[in-house]
Amino acid sequence: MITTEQKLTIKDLKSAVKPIWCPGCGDYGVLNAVMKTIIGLQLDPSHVAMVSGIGCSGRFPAFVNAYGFHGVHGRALPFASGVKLANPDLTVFVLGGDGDAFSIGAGHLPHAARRNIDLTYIVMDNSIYGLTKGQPSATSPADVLQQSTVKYKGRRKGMTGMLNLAQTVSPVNPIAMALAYEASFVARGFSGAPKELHEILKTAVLHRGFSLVQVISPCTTFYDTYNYWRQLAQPLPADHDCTDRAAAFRLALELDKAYLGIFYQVERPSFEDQVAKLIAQPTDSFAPTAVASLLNRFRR
Ligand SMILES: Cc1ncc(C[n+]2csc(CCOP(=O)(O)OP(=O)(O)O)c2C)c(N)n1
Ligand code: SF4
Repeated sequence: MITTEQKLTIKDLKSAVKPIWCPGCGDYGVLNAVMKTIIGLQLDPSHVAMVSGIGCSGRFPAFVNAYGFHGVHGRALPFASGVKLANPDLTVFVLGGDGDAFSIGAGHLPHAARRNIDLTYIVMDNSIYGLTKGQPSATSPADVLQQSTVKYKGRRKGMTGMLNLAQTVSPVNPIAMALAYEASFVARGFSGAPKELHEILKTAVLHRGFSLVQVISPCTTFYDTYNYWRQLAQPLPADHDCTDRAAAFRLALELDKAYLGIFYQVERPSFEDQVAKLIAQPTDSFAPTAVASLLNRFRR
């Protein structure tokens, strides 16, 4: 625990486990930005939790001196929701890759968003499955590089070949998806633009409700898109009103530009605030004891 007299530094936040990402991996930039955010806001690490799924990005909690949980592929959001509901005083970061968030775990996103659970969900989007060596993901563009092609060997004789399903399938649009699900905070950052990323994360953490931050975080080993994104990346128009959901949609659908910044932010009651209110003032259709005993399982 950090006392009020002590100032939190990067040394306090770095765990004994050194990151083992490949040289140049975008995830290093995200780790730095998250640490800078915790330091900038002087969050007490004993009141911070990092929850991840599986993937290169899923290693994240191991590198930070805070509560951490490295769960199963695609299931970070439900676990993090339990953590936040049972421990509302914790600042909860959820970390994942595009596969974790928009492929196998995509079914959890609408529900975390509509409940408005106060989580900061950082999706390190490299448009590829990094950990399993380069298969296309839900955000891989249709003309994804040949190097992401999966070598396919079927069980039956003669069933061999190359599969590149992404060549025929359109990618999902994470910003438009989060807007459709009514996430109360939707933003895009880029690991190649660290100052801007830090600003976005600071606002996302301070936002009371569900924040989806898509961070373009290239995979230098299997799909190095740094130059591509550097050409497309630009700030959102200065006159964008981030409470205007329709305007946010229009900007999200401009696919020839990669806008960075906060597309959308509105205030609405968080799920945990509503649950706390129900526990304090139960109604006939609500069993506070059962809910309290369920939440106890997640308490630290
Ligand atoms: C249920 C399940 N299915 C498949 C896998 C294999 N698997 C591990 S990581 C991964 C994809 C990782 O890609 P992504 O989430 O984009 O993260 P990255 O490694 O790129 O950071 C897959 C398919 C698994 N661990 N569990
Ligand atoms: S394989 Fe790609 S995503 Fe994974 S650590 Fe290496 S560069 Fe990063």
